[in-house]
Amino acid sequence: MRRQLSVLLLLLFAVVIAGCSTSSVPEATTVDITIADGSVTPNGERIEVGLNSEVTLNITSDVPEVLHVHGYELQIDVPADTSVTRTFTADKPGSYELETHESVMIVAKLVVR
Ligand SMILES: [Cu+2]
Repeated sequence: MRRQLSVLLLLLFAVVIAGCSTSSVPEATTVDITIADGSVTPNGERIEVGLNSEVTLNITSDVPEVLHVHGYELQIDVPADTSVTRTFTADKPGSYELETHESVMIVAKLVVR
């Protein structure tokens, strides 16, 4: 009887842990990136995403830009005064910089785990 109770508690504990880990890692992440007047938003922030989750980048720029997602080797061309949306699967764990290649600014650090 006592053993059954402890097994039940252990199971309950496992469910709670699993619940926590799934809720802290979003299934999908959208990052709005704005390049305007020579600066970028976000500006070097750390963005954590779940491994194998979908990441959508919405990019707007007032000048022609290229956004580079390091590690994933995505080069996204953004014409001036245009919005570009790109979605990819974060299937490589690690930490990768998002960088503008014309103005050379670090937009964000993408942490995949
Ligand atoms: Cu780069």
